[in-house]
Amino acid sequence: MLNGKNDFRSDTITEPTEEMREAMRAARVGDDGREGDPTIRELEEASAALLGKEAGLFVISGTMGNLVSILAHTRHGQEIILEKDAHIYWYEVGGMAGVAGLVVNRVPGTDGVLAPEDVEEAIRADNVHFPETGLISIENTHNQSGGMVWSLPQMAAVKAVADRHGIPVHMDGARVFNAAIALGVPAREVAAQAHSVTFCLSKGLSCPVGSVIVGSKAFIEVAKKKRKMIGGTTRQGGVIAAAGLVALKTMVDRLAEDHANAKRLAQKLAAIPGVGVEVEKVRTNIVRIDVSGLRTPAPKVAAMLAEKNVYVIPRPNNRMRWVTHRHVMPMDVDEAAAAMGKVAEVLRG
Ligand code: TLP
Repeated sequence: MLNGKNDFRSDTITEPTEEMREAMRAARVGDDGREGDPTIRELEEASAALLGKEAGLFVISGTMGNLVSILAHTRHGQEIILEKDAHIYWYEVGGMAGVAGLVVNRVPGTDGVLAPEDVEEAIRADNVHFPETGLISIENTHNQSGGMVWSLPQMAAVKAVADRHGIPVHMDGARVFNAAIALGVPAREVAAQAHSVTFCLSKGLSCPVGSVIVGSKAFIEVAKKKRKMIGGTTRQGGVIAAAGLVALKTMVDRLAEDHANAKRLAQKLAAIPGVGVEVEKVRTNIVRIDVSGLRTPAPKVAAMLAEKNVYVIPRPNNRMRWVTHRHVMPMDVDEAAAAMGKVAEVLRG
């Protein structure tokens, strides 16, 4: 049975802390579609300050934050450049095309990181036949590559190209605090490499709901209208935002523990014959393993693990994704790795 400790499917499964529940109960609220909600405003201001931007906007999810940002930066018929395995491409129901009306240009990166020269080449020239490039989107940390982190110079190089062409950069920073911790820099230094950032409160930060977009005042004004357009304005949403304020105070620094547990997990899994793990690439809270050595489809391996009470997500190409989070302790990592060892032993025969 799932109990948090054995649930390595995602950091989205984390539950609100007692302090969050208490803050939610006590939250001061107002109508955020009218004069405003004081707790939402506080969260938006705290988020903007933490990420070194002028303003913030509370949204219900990471998907909504990315879509609202895309709508605010672009016009119908423009083109968006993003890395070929971007979450926005794979897992957000094609909103950038279906809702925002964009042409999508997926550029292959290395471990999710785009090379500036590839971005430069992808930017459309001024030619009557071409759509205009309206936005470049980057993802830090990069989910599909196993929580890979863009370094500051890597981001700066892409932003320099974008700035030269007058094109905005959006960062899907669902796990931007994981990136900052891995890089050992304040989150504002990561956020400085993009014109807008969406980050999630409901992943490693353990909130039940919510993400925040940050950017310039002018951008957030536009984003606010787009949020309304897609039905994302809340009323007494302060009951949710209150948990976000607690998260920003209590949950950011502890992400380092998730990173240490992911490293521990990666080391233990790497020791299992038939299991491939690039341990040195594990820098945040996601561990991607390759089970092709077990000659069994990943969904079957995941099902065998579930029988041993360990839950992970199978991915294409014989990969499996393990995510560490607040409910997973070092002991749980050891137990899960031992379960994987037993499954591998059975499959090796
Ligand atoms: N990611 C989820 C699932 O893929 C839905 C997960 O378990 O990792 N950007 C990135 C990089 C994300 O990883 C996610 C969620 C989102 C955006 C979307 O956030 P939500 O789920 O709040 O819409």
